[in-house]
Amino acid sequence: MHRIIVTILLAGIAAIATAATHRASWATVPRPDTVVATGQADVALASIAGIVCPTGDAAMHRNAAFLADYVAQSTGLRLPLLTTRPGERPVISLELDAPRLSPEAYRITATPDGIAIAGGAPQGVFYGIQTLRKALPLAAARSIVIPSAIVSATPRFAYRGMHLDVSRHFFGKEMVKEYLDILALHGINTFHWHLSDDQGWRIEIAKWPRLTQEGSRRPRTVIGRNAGIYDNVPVEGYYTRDDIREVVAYAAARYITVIPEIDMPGHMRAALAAYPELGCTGGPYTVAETWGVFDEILCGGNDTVYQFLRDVLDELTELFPSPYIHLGGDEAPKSEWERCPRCRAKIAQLGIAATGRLTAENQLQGHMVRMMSDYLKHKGRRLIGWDEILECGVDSSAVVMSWRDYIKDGADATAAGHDVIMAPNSTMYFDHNQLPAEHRRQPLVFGGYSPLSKVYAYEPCPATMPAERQRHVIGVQANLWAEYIAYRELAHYQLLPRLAALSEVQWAQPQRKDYADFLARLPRLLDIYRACGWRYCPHDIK
Ligand code: TNX
Repeated sequence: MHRIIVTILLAGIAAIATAATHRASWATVPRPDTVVATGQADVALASIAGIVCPTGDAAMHRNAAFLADYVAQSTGLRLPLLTTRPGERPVISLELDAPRLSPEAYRITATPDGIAIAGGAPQGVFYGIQTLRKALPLAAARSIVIPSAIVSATPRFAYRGMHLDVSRHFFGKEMVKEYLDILALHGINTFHWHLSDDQGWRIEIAKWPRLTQEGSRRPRTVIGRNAGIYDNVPVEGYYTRDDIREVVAYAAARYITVIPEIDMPGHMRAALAAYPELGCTGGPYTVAETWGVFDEILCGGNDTVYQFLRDVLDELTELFPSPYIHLGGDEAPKSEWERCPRCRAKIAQLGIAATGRLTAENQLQGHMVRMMSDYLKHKGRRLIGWDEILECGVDSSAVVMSWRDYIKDGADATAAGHDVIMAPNSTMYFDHNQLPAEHRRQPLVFGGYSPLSKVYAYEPCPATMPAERQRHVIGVQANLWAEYIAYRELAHYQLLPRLAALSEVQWAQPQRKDYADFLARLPRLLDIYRACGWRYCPHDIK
C-alpha cells in the first residue's frame, strides 16, 4: 500500500516537474538598447542541437566554449560545438556582422529556428553571449523556453572599468581571475590593477628584486580605523612575471584590458623600505602598517629615481599590452621636497618658480609625470593619472582619472582638453558602505555611504556639461580599495550588486535607465551570483 502511494506521489512530482516551464527573459542587466518581441513561438532550449561558429576563428571558438560552459552551469545541458548546422534542428549560431555592428555591439535574434548572436567583432559576440547567459533561468534545460525576440545593445562608453587594490591586502591570482569572471559577466572591459602602495609592492620587477623580496611583506596591520592596536598577522604576497602573464591572458580571453598602476611619487613606502636611497632622507623606512597618506615619497631630485621609474615602466610595458599605464600621482605631500637639498637643486636646475596656483614642488611632480608620460609615448602608450596631476601642469595627452568629485576635477580636466575617466569617490568607491550608518550588521569598511540607488543614478555627463567636453569623458569606473577588505568574500560583498548598477551606467543610454525596472531585472543576476558562490549585499532590494 505504502509503495503504491509513494509511486503515485513520485509520478505526480515527475509530471509537475516536466509540466513546469521556465521562460528565459531578455530583461537583463545591463539593459539592452532594444528588445523587440517578434510574436513567433518560443524555442525550447532542449531542442537546440549545438553551437555553430565560423571555422578557423580562434576568438569565436573561445566564445563558443564560454557559451557552452555557461549553458551547462545554468541548465545542465552541454551543447556541442559544431561547424555546420545539422539538419533542421535549431542551433545557436555565433556570427560577425561588421560593419553593421560596431566592434563591441551585439544583436541576438531568437526565433523558433534557433538563436543567432551577432557582433561587430568577437567582443560584441561575447557580450551577446553574456546577455543570453543572463537571460536563462537556473533550471533544468528541458523545462526552459526562450522567447522569440531581437535584442541589441551598443555600450555607451568605450572605457568601462573596475579597479582592485591588492596592496593594502593581497589577493592571489586565483581570486583575481575569479574577479575577472565577475567583470566579464557585467560587460566590463577594463581592469585597473592597483599593484603598489605604502602597505605592499605586489609585482615582481626583475631589475629591482628587493621591491618584492622586502616590499611585499608587513609583519602586522593596525586594527580598525587606525585604532593604535595591531593584529600581529603578517600580510605578504606578490605576483611573479608568469602570474602576471597568466592573468593578462585570462583577461584578454574575456575581452578585458588590464591596466597596471604603480602609484608614484606618493604611496611609495613599500618601495622605499626596499630601496631607501630612493627617498629624500635615505630612511630607514618600513612598509606601512597603518592607513592614510604618508609624507615619505620618492625624491624628486635624485636621477636614480627617474631611472628606477623608467626601469619599472620597461617591465610593465613588456608584461601589459594595455594602451594605458596608470602612474598614480595622488596624495603626494610635499613637506620632504620642501626641505630636501636635492629637490631644491632640481627645482633650481629646471628653472621652476611658483606660479599662480602651482607651487614649485607641484611643478616638480609635474616634471616627473611629464618625463614618464614622454617615456610612455615613445613606447606608444598613454599615461593615466589621478586628478592631482592637474595640479602639476601636465599636458593634455595624459588621461585624468577623476576621483575627487567635490572639486569638480572631471569638469576641470575636460575643460583643459584631457580625456577623463570618471570615478567619483562620493559614488564609485565600493570600499564605502552600502547600508545606512545605523545598520548594525554591516562590516567595518572605509565609511561613507554609497548605496546601490546612488551608484545607479550616477550620470557621468550631466546636461550642464557642453558637448565638446562630454566627448572627452571616455568612461566610468568604480574603485575597490582594500584597507578594510582582507578576504575574497568581503571583496565580493562590497562589489555586488553595485557592479550591476555600474555596468548599466557604463552600457545604457541615459533614457534607458530606470531604477525600478533595474531592481526588477536584478533577481536573475543574483541567482547567478549565488550559483557561482559570490556574496553580495542584499540591501535596497525590496
Ligand atoms: C583615496 S583614490 C585614495 C586611496 C585610498 C582611498 C580610500 C586615491 C587616488 N587615493 O589611497 O585607498 O581613498 O577610499
